Amino acid sequence: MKLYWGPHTCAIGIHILLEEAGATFETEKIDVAGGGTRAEEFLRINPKGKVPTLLRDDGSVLTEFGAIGTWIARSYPEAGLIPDDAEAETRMVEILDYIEGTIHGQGFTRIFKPDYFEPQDALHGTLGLGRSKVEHQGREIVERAFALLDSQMAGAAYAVGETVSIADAALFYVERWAEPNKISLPSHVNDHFHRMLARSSVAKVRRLWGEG
Ligand SMILES: N[C@@H](CCC(=O)N[C@@H](CS)C(=O)NCC(=O)O)C(=O)O
Repeated sequence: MKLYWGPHTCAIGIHILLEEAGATFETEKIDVAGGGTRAEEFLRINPKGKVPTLLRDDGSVLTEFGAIGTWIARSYPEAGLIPDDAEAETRMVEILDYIEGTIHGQGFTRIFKPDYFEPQDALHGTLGLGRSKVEHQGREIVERAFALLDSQMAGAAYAVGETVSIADAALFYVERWAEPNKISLPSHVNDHFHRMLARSSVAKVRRLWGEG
C-alpha cells in the first residue's frame, strides 16, 4: 500500500497510525503547497485532491482521516488503535469528529485559507496584527476547541484513557499547527503534544518528513 502525504499536512497523523500498526507501506510525497494535489495525475488517484490518500494493495483508494484511520485500526487490531469498550470507542469518535470538523475544517482552514470564506472586499478588513476577520474567527474557533478538550483531558495520558488511538494521531496534527500560528496550547493538551512527540512512531515519521 502507499500513503500520499505532503509536508506540514494532516497526513502526518495517518503516517503515525501506519507506524503504530507496524504496517508495511510505501510513501509518496506530494508538493501540496505547490499545487500537487490539483495535478491531473494526483486527481486521478483521489478526485478530492487531498492528502492523506491511501492506495491499498488491492488497488482501491481510501480518503478522509477518520475512514483511513478506522481501516488501519481494524486491519491491525493488535495495535489497539480503537478502544474495545463501546463507550470509549464512542468518545474517541466524538473527539475525532470534533478535531476533523471543527478544529481543522472550521478553525485552521479559516487561518490557512481565509479567501475560501470571505469575498475579496472583506480581505481588506483586518483586525490587530494584520489578520483578516475570517482568520481571527478561525483562531477563536481553534482556541475555544483546545480549551474544551483541555478540560476533558485532565488526568488522562491520551485522548481516551491510557493508550494511543486514532484520535491521538488527529489531535497531534492539529497540535503541531498551533505553534507556527502563534496559538498557545493549554496545559493538558500541551502535555499530550509532548507525550506524542516522545513516541518512537512519531520520532520516526518526523525524521522521514525531514523534521527531526
Ligand atoms: N477531510 C479531509 C481533509 C484533508 C485535507 O484537508 N488535507 C489537506 C492537507 S491538511 C490537503 O490535502 N489540502 C490540499 C488542497 O486543498 O489542495 C480528511 O479528513 O482527510
